[in-house]
Amino acid sequence: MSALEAVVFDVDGTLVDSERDGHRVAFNLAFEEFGLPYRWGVEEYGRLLRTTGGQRRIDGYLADQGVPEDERGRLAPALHRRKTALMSALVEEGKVGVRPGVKRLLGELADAGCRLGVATTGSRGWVERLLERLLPGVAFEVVVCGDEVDERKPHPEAFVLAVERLKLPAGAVAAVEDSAEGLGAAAGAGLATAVVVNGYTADHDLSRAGLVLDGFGEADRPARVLADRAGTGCGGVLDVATLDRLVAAGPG
Ligand code: XBP
Ligand code: MG
Repeated sequence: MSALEAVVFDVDGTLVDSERDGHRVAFNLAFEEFGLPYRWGVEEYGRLLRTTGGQRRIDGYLADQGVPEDERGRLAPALHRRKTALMSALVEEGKVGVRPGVKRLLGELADAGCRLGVATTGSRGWVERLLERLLPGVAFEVVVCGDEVDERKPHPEAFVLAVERLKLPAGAVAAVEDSAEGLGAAAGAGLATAVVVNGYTADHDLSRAGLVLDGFGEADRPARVLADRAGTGCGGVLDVATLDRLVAAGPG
């Protein structure tokens, strides 16, 4: 009998390649519009990503630039509001793409009757637009966004909330993530977790993950299996059977 009843996906870096050519560009456009000299380079942004949540990321960066706290308190929310609108526009312009293999996996999960959810640190202002535009017809039953939790990843709150809303025990739910922060959040919520790394996260400490791949994989183009601590036997294609074995092996 199948142990897997639902899969909760991260968005940024997991379902979509959104950071380098989406969020990073939107942050820089917002800085420019506000007449600020800051521009985040491709490599530098990888370090900045370790602070989850765009507003927190801006605030931490401004603090490092010596911007006083009262000014940051005014500037960071205003910059982030504008960044959210700019990100939505970039999504509309097709600047953000779905990662290869994601549509295949979502289709297979739906066909298998597996329920789907999202737990992201990103803001609802662009998340819903992105899901509607890039993954139309995919029935995500729950979508937990960063602005409705008190604590951002790696705190487990977003995943705990997603599992609560699905009304399932954590042991019946798998998480798919791309980063150490996301893995920490999902594992902290008691979910068996597959990590599909990308260019920004390949060097993260993912030792708590049951399965680590460098892509979702296709039958004719399997991904590299970087770790299979759960013993799923995955051959490089993240599919329903693999996620079922991952959940059966237990959390981590
Ligand atoms: C994603 C984030 C987000 C995005 C920007 O983390 O940390 O902050 O970078 O989106 P995860 P917002 O993939 O672990 O959820 O500006 O809307 O926060
Ligand atoms: Mg992510």
